Amino acid sequence: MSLREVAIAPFEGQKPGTSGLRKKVTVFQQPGYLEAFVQAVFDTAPELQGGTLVLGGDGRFFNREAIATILRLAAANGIDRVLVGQRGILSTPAASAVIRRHRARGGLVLSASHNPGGPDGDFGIKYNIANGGPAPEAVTEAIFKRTQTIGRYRILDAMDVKGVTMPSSVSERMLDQWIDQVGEYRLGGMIVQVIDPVEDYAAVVGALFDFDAIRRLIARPGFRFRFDAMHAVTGPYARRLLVDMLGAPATSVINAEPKENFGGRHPDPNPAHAPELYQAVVVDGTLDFAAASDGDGDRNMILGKGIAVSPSDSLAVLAANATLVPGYARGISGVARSMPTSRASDAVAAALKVASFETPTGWKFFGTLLDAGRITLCGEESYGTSSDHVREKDGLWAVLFWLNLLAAKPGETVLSILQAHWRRFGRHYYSRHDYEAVDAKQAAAALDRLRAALPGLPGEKIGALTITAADDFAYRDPVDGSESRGQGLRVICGEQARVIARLSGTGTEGATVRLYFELFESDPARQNDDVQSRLQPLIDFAEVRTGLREITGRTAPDVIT
Ligand code: G16
Repeated sequence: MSLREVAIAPFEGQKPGTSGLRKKVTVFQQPGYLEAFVQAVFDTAPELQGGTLVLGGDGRFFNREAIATILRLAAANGIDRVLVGQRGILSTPAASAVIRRHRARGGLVLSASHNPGGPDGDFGIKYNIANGGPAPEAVTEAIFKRTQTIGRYRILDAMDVKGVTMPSSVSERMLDQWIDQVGEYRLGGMIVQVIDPVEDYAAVVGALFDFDAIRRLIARPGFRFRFDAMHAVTGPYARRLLVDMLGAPATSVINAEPKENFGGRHPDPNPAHAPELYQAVVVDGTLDFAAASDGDGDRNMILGKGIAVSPSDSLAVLAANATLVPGYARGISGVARSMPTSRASDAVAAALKVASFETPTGWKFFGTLLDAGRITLCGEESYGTSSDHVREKDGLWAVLFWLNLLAAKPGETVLSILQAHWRRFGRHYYSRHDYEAVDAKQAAAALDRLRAALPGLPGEKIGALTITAADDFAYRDPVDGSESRGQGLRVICGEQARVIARLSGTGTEGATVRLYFELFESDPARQNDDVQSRLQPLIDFAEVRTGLREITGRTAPDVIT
């Protein structure tokens, strides 16, 4: 077994996006590609030397291979100990919990989140720092810079585990033998500790909720619920928490076996990608409560009879009712949302007299606020919600929170909770329209057209609404003062409405244009209308002002959520 330095030329485009580096599997399979990026992380984060690193992923295709390679890189870069999830599995929130509980100096999470998996699908890798959260922009920028000049990586040439030395070519077999079993192994001078991927996470969320009350709710005759793990990472977590700890029937957790290609589906929990669940609950009303989570377990979709809960509303409802949950019984310090997320949570924060924050898209922007104790809850329109218990968004946590609310409000349903919320705070009608795999130049041209119009927009009308402000969102972090510009185009009609346009930072094919629409309605008699119809004037405005259809030739969005 020897340590090797391998000379390489930098790869282009190893720039982390909204959430880590995401590319096609075939890009990651290029010789040296993964190695170059991980070496850049190690070069940028010297604190990892002599410390503990957490490693795991969502189980998608290439996960195991990547873990074998990263272990050999870690051993050659002076890392003391790596905590690896058994079978290479760690959901994103679980990785965050493990980093925090074991005081690791950082973690590498292998996932492309909700993007499809398999040999033709996507792969991804993100670096999380010692607080358990995604590396902030300054760190991802430094990693990117390093990838542009990197000339070598360091790797352990052979595997030596349990005293048996194996050539690197059989690394896949070595994983089958060891990563599948909990235990401690030695790799060069480094300890590989294979851990139960669920234990730390279950301990952290288990301490927050009223499990007895949820158990009684689940056992209540007539209460029917289902959790769809979408053949992604959440299956083992949902089984442990919902079935083993809360007594739900095993059949209530569906698609619970993680698969390398997520069963050929798009593991994105929204009505567009989970149509059967949506039909069964929202339309047919055959279940009282249903939820789903994404590839790496950080997103959540909440459904009730007759209602798909908008993620923006979900954050607002959780904030308004937080004190019903033991972990938040003493109240919350503040709420943050990403800029395109509806302002429903702002209304709650104002009523509770706690702080509210508007950050750029990307969970990494919540980290400083959580660390400083300025917020307790945060969330995004992209089906993400969480709290200060970890530093990532957390799908199952949101599901448990909703179950706890239902348990604490006997006789209420998801729909009645929402309707009561709207009556009290007003309703923010909300929708997002995605145009996917658009030619990158055309997408930029559409955004440029709206950007150029921004200065002239204030005073203009959108139907009965008047535009009061229009800008390209810039953010100054109130804790560390760091600045981020160009975070999305905003057209604001006072408190009444907003239209937002931005390019996704998580796609791997061409560009994805996202248009977001929000309309406030305070009149309870008008809070149960069809969402798209109410937003139509805003939708028409965005399509005309970006020239999106004309420029791209598209006639409709690919996904509406
Ligand atoms: C990631 C980020 C989120 C972001 C979402 C969509 O989620 O963590 O903060 O809202 O992508 O980003 P974009 O609009 O740039 O595509 P995930 O679940 O994909 O890791």
